[in-house]
Amino acid sequence: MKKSKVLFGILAIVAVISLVAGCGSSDKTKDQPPAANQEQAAGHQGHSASMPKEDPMPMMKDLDKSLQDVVKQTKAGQTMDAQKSAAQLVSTVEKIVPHMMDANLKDNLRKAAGDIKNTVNSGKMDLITIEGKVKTMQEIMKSTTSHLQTMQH
Ligand SMILES: [Cu+2]
Repeated sequence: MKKSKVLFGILAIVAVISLVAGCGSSDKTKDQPPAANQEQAAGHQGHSASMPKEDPMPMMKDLDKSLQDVVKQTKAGQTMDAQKSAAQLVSTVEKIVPHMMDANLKDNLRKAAGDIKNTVNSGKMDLITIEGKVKTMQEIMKSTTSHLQTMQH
C-alpha cells in the first residue's frame, strides 16, 4: 500500500517535469522575436525597422554647411580644407541615405557628393566647375529634404 503510493508519486513527478520541459522550450522560441521587432518599429513610423533611430534633418543642415565650406575654401585656395569638407560631405550623405526610401534619389545624392569630392581631390578645382557641381547637389538636397519630410521621425 505504502510502496505503490510512493511509486505513483515518482511517476507523476517525472510526467510533470517532462511536460513542462517540452512546453517551455517551444514557447521561448515562438514568443521572443516578434516582441523585439515591435519595439524597434515604434518611434520610427513610416520607416523600415532597419533605419537608425536618429533624425536626419539636422544632418541635412550639416550637409549644407559642408557644401558652403567647400565653396568658401575653394575660393580662398585652401585646398586641404576643401578636401576635408568634401570628405565630411560624403560621410554625412552616408548617414542620411539609410533614412531614404527612394533608390534613385539615394543614388543621385551619393553621386553628387562623390563628384564634388573627386573634383576637389583631383587638385584641378576651379571655382566654376565646383560651383556647377554644388548647384546640382543643392537641387538634389531639396528633393531629399522634401522626401524625408514625408516620414515621421
Ligand atoms: Cu528614419
